[in-house]
Amino acid sequence: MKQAENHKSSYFIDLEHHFGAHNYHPLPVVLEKAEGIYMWDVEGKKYLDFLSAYSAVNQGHCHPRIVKALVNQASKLTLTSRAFHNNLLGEYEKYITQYFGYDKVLPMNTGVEGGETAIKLARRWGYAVKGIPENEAHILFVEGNFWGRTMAAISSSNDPSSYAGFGPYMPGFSLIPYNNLQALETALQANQNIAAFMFEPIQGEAGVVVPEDGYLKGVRNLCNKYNVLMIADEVQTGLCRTGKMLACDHENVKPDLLILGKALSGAILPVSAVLGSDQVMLTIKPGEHGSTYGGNPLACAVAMEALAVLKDEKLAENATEMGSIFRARMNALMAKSPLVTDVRGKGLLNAIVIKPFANGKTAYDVCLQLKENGLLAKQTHGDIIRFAPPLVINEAQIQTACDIIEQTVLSLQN
Ligand code: IF1
Repeated sequence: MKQAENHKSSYFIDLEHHFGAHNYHPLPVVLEKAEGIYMWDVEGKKYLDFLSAYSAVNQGHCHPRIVKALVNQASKLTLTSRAFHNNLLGEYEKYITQYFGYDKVLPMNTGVEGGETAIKLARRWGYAVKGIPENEAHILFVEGNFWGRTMAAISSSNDPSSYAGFGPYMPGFSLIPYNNLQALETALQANQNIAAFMFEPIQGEAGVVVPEDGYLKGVRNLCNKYNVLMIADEVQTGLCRTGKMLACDHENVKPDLLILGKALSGAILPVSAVLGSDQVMLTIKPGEHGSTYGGNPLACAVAMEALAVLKDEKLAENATEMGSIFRARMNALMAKSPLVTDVRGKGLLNAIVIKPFANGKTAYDVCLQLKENGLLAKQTHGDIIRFAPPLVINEAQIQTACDIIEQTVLSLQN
């Protein structure tokens, strides 16, 4: 019987290998069920989810209220396209713009489409409002950024694993160091045709890089001073992940364009959004941008419930409390283990940096062993392990997770 069960995982992994593109290298685990902070593989083994699909599962897996909203709407009306109106889109647009305090929203599907939309809005605003000469609009990004896999996204990347081998690249983009206000001001002074500065308030893929206090406020002030749109990519940091509704809220800063995705649907289906003022949002005229599924009624129903759950269940407050406990435990581990060289993060977006073990083992090996010990996490950039559980996690569960992480790291270093 055991042999037959083992076959189930390898069977699915083999299917993916044979029939799917090899554009990922997943951990060798095959999941088939999830609820709250837990996932189960096809052999019935239970795991603590400490990746949350890269911060898409903030409300917990298969949240009953959000699933109910999906099921109720799915049997009524799922897609009209924007060729016609429907009875959900306007309600959703009113709800989300009042929820975040913006005039208008442009609904899309994936996070990267949100980024693409924000760039198009910024360029259009640059020409129509700022008066930048046609085709001269420039957008500033930061080193270490990650906002998706499209040609524009990789054209603004300095990570060869994102851009190498996909040239030629989109013009009109340049990068400056992250967390460096002097570099930003120098760049803004040097080019009158800059339409926007797009960045993550905490860099996710770069390895949970938290800028110094005052950086967000400084960016806001410089964007005001040089008449440049501040675009905050909160696809990963938004929606309570860092202990506030938005990471920008830590410094009470309001970006000109706010990009949301991932947990906007409570991990039920792809939903993204760009929010902004009338002055920016109305520079795109009918028929100049959109998407078949953008703002579909199913997404609207799901997103409204997903947003309501964040507030009703006080997930930002919980992320703050649980995150403090987590970082305290990881700092205690760092004091005990020479292999843990840094602990960083905010709320429940955290990471530890693991020095390569004397025995040659790396952060990937730690993730493999964590999996064996019942916790799923993924390394990034070789030596960094990101820990991002669903925000519904409670104190007993976070302590259990820390016990597993501590025991795994200490056992591997011996
Ligand atoms: C993959 C990384 C994370 C994002 C931010 C926009 C997007 C993302 C800050 C685009 C997406 C995902 C993409 C996914 C894995 C994951 C990821 F490892 F790739 F870099 F989170 F850090 N802005 N991040 O983090 O959103 O189009 O994917 O909906 O490509 O493997 P998307």
